[in-house]
Parts: sequence; structure tokens; C-alpha cells
Amino acid sequence: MIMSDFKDILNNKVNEAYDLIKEFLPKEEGLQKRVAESMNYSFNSGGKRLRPMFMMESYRLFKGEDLSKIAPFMAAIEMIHTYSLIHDDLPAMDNDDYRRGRLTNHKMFDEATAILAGDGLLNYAFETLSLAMKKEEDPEILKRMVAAFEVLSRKAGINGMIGGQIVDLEMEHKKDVSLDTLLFIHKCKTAALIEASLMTGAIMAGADDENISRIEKAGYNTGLAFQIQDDILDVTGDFKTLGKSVGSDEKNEKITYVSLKGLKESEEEQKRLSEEAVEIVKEIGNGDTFLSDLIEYLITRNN
Ligand code: GRG
Repeated sequence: MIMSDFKDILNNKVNEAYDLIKEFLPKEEGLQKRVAESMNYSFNSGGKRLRPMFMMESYRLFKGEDLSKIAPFMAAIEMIHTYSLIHDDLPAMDNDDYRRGRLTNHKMFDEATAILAGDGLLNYAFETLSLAMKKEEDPEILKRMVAAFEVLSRKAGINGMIGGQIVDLEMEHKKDVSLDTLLFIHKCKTAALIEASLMTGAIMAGADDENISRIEKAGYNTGLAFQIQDDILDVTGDFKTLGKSVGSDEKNEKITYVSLKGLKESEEEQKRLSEEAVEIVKEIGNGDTFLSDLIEYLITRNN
């Protein structure tokens, strides 16, 4: 892969994903327009759009063709991801002032508005999906939508991202966090939404159960490798490139893969995880290497 070519393709894919999902945002109107402004502020403030992009590319990997069928799910997962970032930045959680190079939601608006904007995005994600399901006339597609809806709500909920976040918060300031606990946190907090992205793409394209499990495993590996890189960047990165504060794990006395295993072992482990994920995606194969290139690229990213 030639990096400059890949970056051009990546930019095009990010724009393609964003063009599809921005159509689903709420209108900034009515007496309640402040909450929509606050939701849209965070949703529109850049970001890598990884989860919708993973979903779109997984849909394509399994030969899904009609992007209008996957678009509501792409929007919903980015809404859920954005809500989680807004809430994670709040003083009650990580207390961060910058995200994606801009003021965090509660700094731009205020804490109460940020809480409501997060709640608003979470609800709007499921409202968007329910509306798409209500409109769907093809019973086979509707069946796939119900299955994808279940995966997305489970992976974002108490047995997924929220579950990981609560354990992460409980483990703050503790010195004796085990590797198993750390892996639980990373699996739930980070990998769950990436698993959900890849699985939803597969489900909506009509993949069978075996392939859905294989792509879930690729999502787990990618998510874990992604989180290890996040931990590495918190130590080695800089504010300008990352668009957010560095050293926040140390500030919040969080055990990370890097603090537990050191930089070298962390890099080796993320490489192993990423290679395994690439292997799975290549085996499924559709002749297009973008998804496996993206997984490979993520462990070298600097933001
Ligand atoms: C508040 C329920 C709740 C959950 C919070 C997402 C999250 C869980 C916390 C944010 C902090 C963090 C390090 C999470 C791990 C996942 C992660 C690295 C999120 C950032 O995702 P990116 O890098 O963000 O894809 P962009 O801004 O590019 O969309």
C-alpha cells in the first residue's frame, strides 16, 4: 500500500460516509433548538468517522449494494459514538476541555445542555432506525434491520460500551487492575462499537451466522488494537495533532495497556491483533483491499 494513495482513498471514504449520515441530523428549529444545535455541534466537528466507514465497508465486503439501506445505521452508530464522547468529556467523567480540536460540548454550551445533547443523540439514533424500519417494505430487509438493531443496542448498552465505561470509572485511581479487567474494559468500551459496525454491515448485506461471527472477531481485534494505539498516543502524541489533551490517562490515574505492559509489548500486541483482523477480512475478500488497508493503517495513526 502506498501511503499517499491510501490517504486519498481514505479521505474520499470519510467524505462519502459523512455525506450519507449528515442527512439524518435533527433540524435546528423550534423552541427546543438549543439541544439540536448542541447535538449537531459535536456531530459535525470532524472526527475520523471510523464506525460508519467500517459499517459501509463491511456492507460492501459482503456484497451489499444499496447504500440507502445501511445509511440509517451508519448515522445511528455515529450518533451513539458522539453522545458517548460528549458524556465522557463531562466533569463527572474525564473532565476534558478539547475534543476533535474544538471546545468540548459542555465548554461550548454548558453542562446541562451537554447532558441533554448526549441523551438527545442516543434517542435520535434509535428514532432514526425505528423510522427507517417503519418505512421498509421488503420483509427480508426488515428482518435484517431487526437483527442489526438488536446488535447495535446490545453492543452500545450495559453489556457493551456503557458496561465498559462503568468498570473503567470504577478502576480509576486503583493500582492493582489486572490484565483481564483491562481487557474487559477495552472489549466493552472500545471494541464493542467497532464489532457492532462490522456486524451491522454484514447483517444488512445478508451474511450468514458464521460470517457474522468471523467479522465480530475481526472487530474485536481491530477495536483492541485501536484502543492500544489510543493509549500509546496518550503518552507519545501531542495536542496539536490529536485535537485533545494528552496525558489524560495519567492525570486520571488510569491503568492502560501501556502502563501495564510497556510501550514495546503494547506495540507488538496491537500488531498481532491487527494482523489477525486483516487475515479474517482478506479471507472473506471481495477484491477490494480498502477495509484491510484501513485496519492496518489504524495502528500507525497519529490522531
Ligand atoms: C459515556 C457511555 C459512555 C461511554 C464513553 C467512547 C468512550 C466511552 C469514552 C471516550 C474515551 C475513550 C478513550 C474511549 C475509547 C474509544 C475511543 C478511542 C474513542 C475515540 O474514538 P475515535 O478516535 O474518535 O474514533 P473520533 O473523534 O475520531 O470520532
